[in-house]
Amino acid sequence: MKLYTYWRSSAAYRVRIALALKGLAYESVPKHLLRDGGEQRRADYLELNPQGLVPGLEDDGFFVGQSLAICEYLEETCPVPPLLPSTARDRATVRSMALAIACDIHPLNNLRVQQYLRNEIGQGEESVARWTRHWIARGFTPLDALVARHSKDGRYCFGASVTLADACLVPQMYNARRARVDLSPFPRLVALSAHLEGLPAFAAAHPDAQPDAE
Ligand SMILES: N[C@@H](CCC(=O)N[C@@H](CS)C(=O)NCC(=O)O)C(=O)O
Repeated sequence: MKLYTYWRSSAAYRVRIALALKGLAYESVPKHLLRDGGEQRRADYLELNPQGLVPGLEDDGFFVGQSLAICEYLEETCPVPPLLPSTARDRATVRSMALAIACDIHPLNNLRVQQYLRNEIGQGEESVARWTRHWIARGFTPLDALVARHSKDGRYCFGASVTLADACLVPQMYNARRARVDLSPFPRLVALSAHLEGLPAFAAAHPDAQPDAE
């Protein structure tokens, strides 16, 4: 398998966590998101992924984009260890937490959104930073409430083992720290993330551990 990735991409980070948890070997194909206008926007990559985003996964001639679609593909093709719980209701809950991050927090702060704010709407660095911090904090407030409701002992977002929700939370916490979000209102998320980051699969997936890390 090949993973089109960028060390700092939090969407790719989710997939790297899933691959590491499942013990799946893959070739890392870095796409530098900033160099020369962004390697993800070059014609050869757009041929594979018309969205021009990372991550993308190639498996024996099959290509799929979108981190959660990739994680679900890995879950179905390699079900052990599972990233989703065994009942429909629990799976729905875990997916709702993962989607709260992937659909309602992350897209607002993406590179192309920030570039649009800066270059097309004329916002300065401080405004863009405020925007980023605002949307992460707005998203973390309900997420924290969901973790309080569904985590068994404060070590995982849901129940007492790793799920897809954890694979989404840790990269989003990485982004939050990069954006200097005030995390003091979210001690539960901070503690949970610290625990997860210590697990070998999460450590292997960390941006600084990637071959293209700068
Ligand atoms: N919803 C997508 C988001 C993918 C995405 O936005 N990736 C970012 C990096 S985290 C990207 O490729 N950005 C490039 C750009 O904005 O041009 C997913 O979950 O895979």
